[in-house]
Amino acid sequence: MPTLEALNNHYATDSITFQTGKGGLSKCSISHPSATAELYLNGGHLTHFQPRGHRPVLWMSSESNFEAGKPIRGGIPICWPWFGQADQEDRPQHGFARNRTWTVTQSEETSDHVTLELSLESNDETKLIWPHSFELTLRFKIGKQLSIELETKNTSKDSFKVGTAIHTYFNVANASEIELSGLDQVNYIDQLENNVCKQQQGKITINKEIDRVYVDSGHQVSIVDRAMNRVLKVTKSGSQSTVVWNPWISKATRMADFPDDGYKTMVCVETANAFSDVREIAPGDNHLIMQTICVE
Ligand code: TA6
Repeated sequence: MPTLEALNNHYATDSITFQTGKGGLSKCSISHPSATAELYLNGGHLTHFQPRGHRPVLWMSSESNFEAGKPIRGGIPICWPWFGQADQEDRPQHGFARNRTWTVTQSEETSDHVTLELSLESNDETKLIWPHSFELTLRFKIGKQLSIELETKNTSKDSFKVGTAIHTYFNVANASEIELSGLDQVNYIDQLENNVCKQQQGKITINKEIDRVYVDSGHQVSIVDRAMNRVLKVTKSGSQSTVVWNPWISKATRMADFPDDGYKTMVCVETANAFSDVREIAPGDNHLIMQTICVE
C-alpha cells in the first residue's frame, strides 16, 4: 500500500490531493473549480460529489463503517463480481470489490474536470473467494457531471460471468416527494415479493420499501426532486438492468450502519448487470459498464 507521500508525488494535481480520511483510511480529495469530490481507496469508493453551485449529489450514511475490508455505506459502492447474495454462504453480498483496497494508476486535471483511475487485480486472496484471474479498472471523470466506468478484463484461461452494480446512493430532499421517470412500461423483478416479475406503470414514487431490478432497460432515469429544485439525470452504457432501492423505515432500523431516518433523504438508482443481465467474458476479453450523472 503506497504511502500518502508517494501517492501525492505521483498523482497529486492542483485539485487532487491524498490524505488520511475517516478510520485512518487513505482518501483522495478533489477540489476543482467545477466540483468537489472524495474517494476512499477502500472499495474505490466515491463518498462525495458536489458540482459547484449545487447541493451534494451523493447520500452518505452518518453511521457508515470506515474500516479496511468493510463496505462504506452510501456514496457509490462498486458491487462486483456478483450482484446480491452470493451462491455460497461464506461469500460477501455484492461481491468483494467494494471491500478491497484499490490502487491509483492515473490522474489528470483539465480546466473543466479531473479524472482518476484505479485498479484491482486478482491475487491469491481473491482467488480463494472467486477462482478467476482478472484486472479491474475504475475510471472517474469528475466535473459539472460525473461519470463512473468499470472495466473488467478476463486474464484467465477460461470464460467467467460477472454481475455488477454501480450502486449509487443519491441525496434527495425527501424520498416520499421525488418522482423517478424513464422506466414506464419496463418490466421489473420485485425483490420484495419473491422476485416476481411486474411491469412499471408510470413514474416511480416511494412511500414504502422498494427493491426492484428493472430488466431489458438501457433507459435514462431522471430523479425529479422539486423540493431541492433539481433533476438528477442518470444515463448508462454496458448495462440492461437498473436497480431502484429505498429501505424505508423497518429495514433502515435493521441496518447498523444506516441511520434510522436515513431512508428519508436517499434513493439508490444503480446501473447494473444483474439477474439475466450478467455478462460472460471470454479469456482476454473485457466488459465496460458506465454510469453518468448530470445535475439540472
Ligand atoms: O440495492 C439493492 C440491494 O440488493 C438491496 O436488496 C439492499 O440489500 C442493498 O442492495 C444494500 O445491500 P448492502 O449489502 O450494501 O447492505
